[in-house]
Amino acid sequence: LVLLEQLRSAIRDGELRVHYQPRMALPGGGVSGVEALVRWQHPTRGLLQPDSFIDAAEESGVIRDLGAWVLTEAVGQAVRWDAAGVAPGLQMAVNVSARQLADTGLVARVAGVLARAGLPASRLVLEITETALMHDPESALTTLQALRSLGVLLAVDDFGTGYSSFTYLKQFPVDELKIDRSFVAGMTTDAGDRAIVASCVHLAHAMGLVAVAEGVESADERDALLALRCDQAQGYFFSRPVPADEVPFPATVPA
Ligand code: G
Ligand code: G
Ligand code: MN
Ligand code: NA
Repeated sequence: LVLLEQLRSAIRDGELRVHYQPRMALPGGGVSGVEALVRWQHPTRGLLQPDSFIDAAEESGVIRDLGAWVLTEAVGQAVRWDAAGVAPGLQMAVNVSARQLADTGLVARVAGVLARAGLPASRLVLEITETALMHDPESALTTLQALRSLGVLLAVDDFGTGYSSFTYLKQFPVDELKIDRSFVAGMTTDAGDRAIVASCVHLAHAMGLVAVAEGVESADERDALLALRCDQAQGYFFSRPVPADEVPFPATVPA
């Protein structure tokens, strides 16, 4: 409860930060986008990772203001990077929780943030976990369609760990599957994990979606993903999530 009160004032007082983790094009290796990940620069406890406050924010509803702040900050950063010319066409990916997805104001807020910043909707990717989508799939479908009408891209996050049925996957107007890092972590040593990753890539492509691998930590994993024709990859091998001015543009990452 103390934490929640502090979080409310942290949003007001500017204690939140956004770190960015690049996602790389495979092959080619350029930064095709970044994922925005929130942190809290706590006055006494240091830099807090979202695991320590996102659940509380979600349960209390504070996620609404937190999410609005992150969206505004991330979209603003994309515009600043455009102005600096560092990565033309860069995709900005922002996480949306179950509660945010259920918020009737979400679509208008996304539209408003994009319009005020002057960022084309097609430069924004909203990442929604399978679990959040399946919480109330009928209303999720309506919201996804409205977001899609704005021109925003949609990604299914942590794909493979939730309970989405193919019936819904087929209906949801999504653009990307982000293959969960638990499968990527095992793919060079475990035949089952490798088969799962391969299936996810094939499924994505058969449905006309972009396949993104999360949690890539080694050159071997990167090479295995290349062999499977996975489109994009993200993970510590390329870069940890870092402050905006430390994102490795354009090609200072391992080749
Ligand atoms: O770097 P990592 O510890 O950053 O993030 C942990 C979890 O917190 C991830 O599941 C991620 O999706 C979630 N998360 C990070 N930033 C945000 C955010 O801005 N909004 C929401 N809803 N979730 C976030
Ligand atoms: O939104 P999502 O749940 O996918 O959040 C991404 C999470 O994964 C963040 O906590 C981020 O810090 C973490 N992450 C990103 N790359 C790696 C990686 O290569 N290995 C591991 N273990 N975690 C990662
Ligand atoms: Mn994500
Ligand atoms: Na994920």
